[in-house]
Amino acid sequence: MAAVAGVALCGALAACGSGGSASGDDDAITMGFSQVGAESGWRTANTKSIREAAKAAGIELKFSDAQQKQENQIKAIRSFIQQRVDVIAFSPVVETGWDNVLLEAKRANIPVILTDRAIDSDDESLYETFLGSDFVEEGRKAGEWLVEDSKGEGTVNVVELQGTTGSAPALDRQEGFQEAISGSDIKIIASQTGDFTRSGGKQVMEAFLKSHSDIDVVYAHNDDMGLGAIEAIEAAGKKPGEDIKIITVDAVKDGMQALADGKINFIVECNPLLGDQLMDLVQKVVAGEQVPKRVVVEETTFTQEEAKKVLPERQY
Ligand code: GYE
Repeated sequence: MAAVAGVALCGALAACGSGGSASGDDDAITMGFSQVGAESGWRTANTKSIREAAKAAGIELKFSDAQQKQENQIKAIRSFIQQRVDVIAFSPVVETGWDNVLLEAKRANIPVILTDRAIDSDDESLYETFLGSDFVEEGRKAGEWLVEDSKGEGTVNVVELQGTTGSAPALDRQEGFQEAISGSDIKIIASQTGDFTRSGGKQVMEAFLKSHSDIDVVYAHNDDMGLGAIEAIEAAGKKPGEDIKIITVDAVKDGMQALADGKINFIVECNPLLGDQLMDLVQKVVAGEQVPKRVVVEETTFTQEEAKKVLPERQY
């Protein structure tokens, strides 16, 4: 009940920013952050960026790792509400099922910022802003590269290693890719989730290799699953990058190394270094300033030659 009384006291958002803070230092902003998990190289880089940026901005960070489970994220958000943090940021593991808990945050006057992944809700008032990549565009870039690369080759059989079922990047990267290859001779012959992990990618690829003898291309929704697929392809006595081409998304160091080594053929970048931009939005939102509803992260793509050039300077 103490939490409810505290919320009633702090009233308007701007006043909550400092007066309602659960932090030891009364002026510091306290942010509750619910991270998806530690499933990939991308996620590791993203977590590091958020921790470092919070520290640099003097924001007190309450960090919670959901281990890829929505129920854990919901629990973490409820706990942040009880602790009366100034702002809640989170990267929703899946798109749907957030309305109730976000309504609770809204009623407690705690602003919510989405980062990395989006939610699917009709009620846009449940969050202040969404900072993250355009995943449909990423899928499109992957598909467009393949259309170009396979011109004149006849039918091209693709197996797809999907990200976490129901997550924004899995749904959108599939959509963008399909859009780009529609009308071409490229066919998706099998598609299954590898949950964005290396072991998941390896397992699914092993099964695909057993059930399909005619795989030309792997489209993996992230580097980690692509790296797992490389292991499975090599174990089956085939050459990744040559016998079977591989396209991935992310461009983390291990992925870029495999691209430079010729085992991956093309990577679409997805930038995990969102920390500084996130802290900037946090400060503005807590101060009651207007922020854009959507902040898109700028990204590029890499061929094997380009990977060789940028690899020495790659931070993550
Ligand atoms: O591509 C993948 C991670 O949500 C953009 O999640 C992120 C994705 C990223 O597990 O590697």
